Amino acid sequence: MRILLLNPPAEHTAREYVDPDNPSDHGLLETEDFGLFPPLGLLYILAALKENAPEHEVLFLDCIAEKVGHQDLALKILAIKPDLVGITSFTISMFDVCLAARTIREPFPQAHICLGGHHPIAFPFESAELPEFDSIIVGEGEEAFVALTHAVAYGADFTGILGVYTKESIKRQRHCANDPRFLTSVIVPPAYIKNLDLLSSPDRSVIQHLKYRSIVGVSDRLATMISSRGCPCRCSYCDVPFKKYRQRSIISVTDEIRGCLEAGYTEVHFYDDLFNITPERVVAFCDELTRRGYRLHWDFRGRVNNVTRESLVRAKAAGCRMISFGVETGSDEGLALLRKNTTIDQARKVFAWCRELGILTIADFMIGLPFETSADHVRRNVDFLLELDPDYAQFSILSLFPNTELFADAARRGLIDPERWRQFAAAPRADFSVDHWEEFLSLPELLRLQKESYRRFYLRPRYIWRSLIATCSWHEFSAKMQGAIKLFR
Ligand code: B12
Ligand code: SF4
Repeated sequence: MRILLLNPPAEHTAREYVDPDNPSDHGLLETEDFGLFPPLGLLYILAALKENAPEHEVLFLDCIAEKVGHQDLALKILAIKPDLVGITSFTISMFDVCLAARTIREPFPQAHICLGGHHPIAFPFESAELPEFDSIIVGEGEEAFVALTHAVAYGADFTGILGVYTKESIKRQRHCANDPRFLTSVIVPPAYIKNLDLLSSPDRSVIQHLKYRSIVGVSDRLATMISSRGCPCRCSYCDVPFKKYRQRSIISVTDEIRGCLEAGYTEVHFYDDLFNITPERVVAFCDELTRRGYRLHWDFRGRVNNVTRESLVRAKAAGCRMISFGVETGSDEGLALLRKNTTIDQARKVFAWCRELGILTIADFMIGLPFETSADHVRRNVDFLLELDPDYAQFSILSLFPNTELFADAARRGLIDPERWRQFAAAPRADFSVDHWEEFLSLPELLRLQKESYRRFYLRPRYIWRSLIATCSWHEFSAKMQGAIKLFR
């Protein structure tokens, strides 16, 4: 069989922020401004197929990185002639995902098209109903997609495979969720990989020619990596806890790094939801990197409550260039309401240590939170971020995503209509936009505050001077300039 793993074009992505008074205004920075990143999930599935179903020919196409639009995709599909297609998805990219599936279906009505990725995880029932797909995979695809491949190749029944569903089979699988974060009372069992160490490393051979990049990276030779999946925390705005937390062994992670270094990558960005689950794990990882003598830049996303100065010292010595911390808001009361389980003092301490040790910091910050009752309240929280003085700050307007406590709260209080999401999930439209908490501040007001916050942070003369001095590569310089031009505009 010819199998195609597809990251579809992104021409009609639903917007996180759309100002109703000015629909062309999508906020200061959009997703594409942050860079271009490999679809890691598909690369994992590609590796699993090559290892466990080598009799099939597997092709990989990242339409976003290859700049393939829907029209070009139609031509490419004619040449590829796929028998089985696996398409990855985000909920906000579903219009494009369905369009791509129809583009494949038209010339190849017999092809089996399977939907995987984040959308069927968030909306299994609606996804299974979509007429574009023959099956969906809820959860992690490495084992389930290989099993589906064997079944499709031999014309066997695939509805018994854990995580694989059709519109009929999903109806037999309803289990009680019994969790207030879910507005529905039923969930379906997802496919999860129990032992992540048994997986082959993502197959990066197919993306060697592509220049993925991050606005905060130093080069265009960056690899993304994941050392754990899921997160044990329970932040009220986040749907990751929905996924089971599992770690890889330090040896397996450092072996993958060896492969990346051999392939010429110089920079690794860890995409774990929570990399520094304990300071001890960070230290063990750094010790192994140091023992092996690997030289690379790496960074991770973490929490301020799991950090010791010693773990930062070891991280710096082992090449850690930058850490992105979820600071979120500027008061302990706010952090408690977000169930963040961190304090602003912890943030102060950790940001000071990083500055002292020369580790760059990104502070992720949110505005438009349920307890921010006025513009001045938002500004006071942003004052805290200015006081922390990280190297980069990202100001997001709280987006309400399904399967989170805040989404359920907003729906129960009548602030949002959850049916909008269900309708979108059942029939994705290009003009859908995400909901925000607009009890006290409207989205246009929040967008103005977001721009004001970015300018307050990035246009400080001291900040501009410091970051120009610290810029160490052409890539970094041009990324900063692009950001600066947007801010000045
Ligand atoms: C890295 C990342 C990004 C990066 C890069 C995205 C990329 N190219 O992969 C950037 C910064 C661009 C990004 C942007 C956004 N992201 Co993001 N991101 C992530 C993050 C942290 C890691 C993704 C990852 O690589 N995971 C590791 C791989 C191995 O896992 P995986 O992708 O889940 O893949 C597995 C399964 O999903 C499945 N699978 C995946 N594809 C396929 C395909 C087939 C055929 C099959 C069978 C299975 C399958 O099998 C894979 C292997 O097990 C996740 C959080 C998370 N923990 O997943 C959020 C996450 C995916 N992002 C999310 C969101 C909402 C966004 C944004 C809207 C902005 C925002 N508010 O965060 C934008 C939108 C992007 C867009 N399309 O325009 C949500 C998605 C929710 C949803 N229902 O769609 C997540 C889950 C975070 C969250 N809980 O809110 N993101
Ligand atoms: S926000 Fe981060 S720490 Fe909190 S639950 Fe989500 S992934 Fe975990």
